[in-house]
Amino acid sequence: MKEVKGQVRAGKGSYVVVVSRFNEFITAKLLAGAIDCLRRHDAADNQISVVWVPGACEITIAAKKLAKTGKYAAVICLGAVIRGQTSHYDYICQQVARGIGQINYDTAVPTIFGVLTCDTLEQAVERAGTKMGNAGAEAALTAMETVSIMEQI
Ligand code: INI
Repeated sequence: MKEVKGQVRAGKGSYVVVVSRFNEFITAKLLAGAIDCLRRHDAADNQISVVWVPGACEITIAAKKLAKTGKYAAVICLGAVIRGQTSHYDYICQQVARGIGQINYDTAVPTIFGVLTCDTLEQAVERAGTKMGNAGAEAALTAMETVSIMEQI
């Protein structure tokens, strides 16, 4: 039997984090969690790049261009969409989730969905380094594991 399991370490590849400025109070914490996690898994600073975009809607265009360069083992997408009083939230969530999925299919470069989609600011705070962990760090772990899987299959 051949069984493939991903290893969770940075390896030799480079990682780019695309992070949105909207709700920066939250997204800066996600970014810090992702960078800390990559470093703890032996990524050197020259293996990590960060690209800031205005909002979650702009994550996919940057992520796609970065994935297509072929320079990165994975693209880690971080953002925070928080429900307001209109349906804006639903459109943004749909667009970013579909867009990131499409980049994975189109490029086969692991492009990780680390975008919080929350009903309340409190839910976002809980996932940005408080009682529910840090979704940025989780996205970084997923990136490293997926890169390792892609190297083996
Ligand atoms: N962008 C976010 O990243 N999070 C949000 O919660 C958000 N809300 O609620 O409006 C948001 N809007 C901006 C959007 O991503 C685009 O930047 C904007 O629509 C211009 O394209």
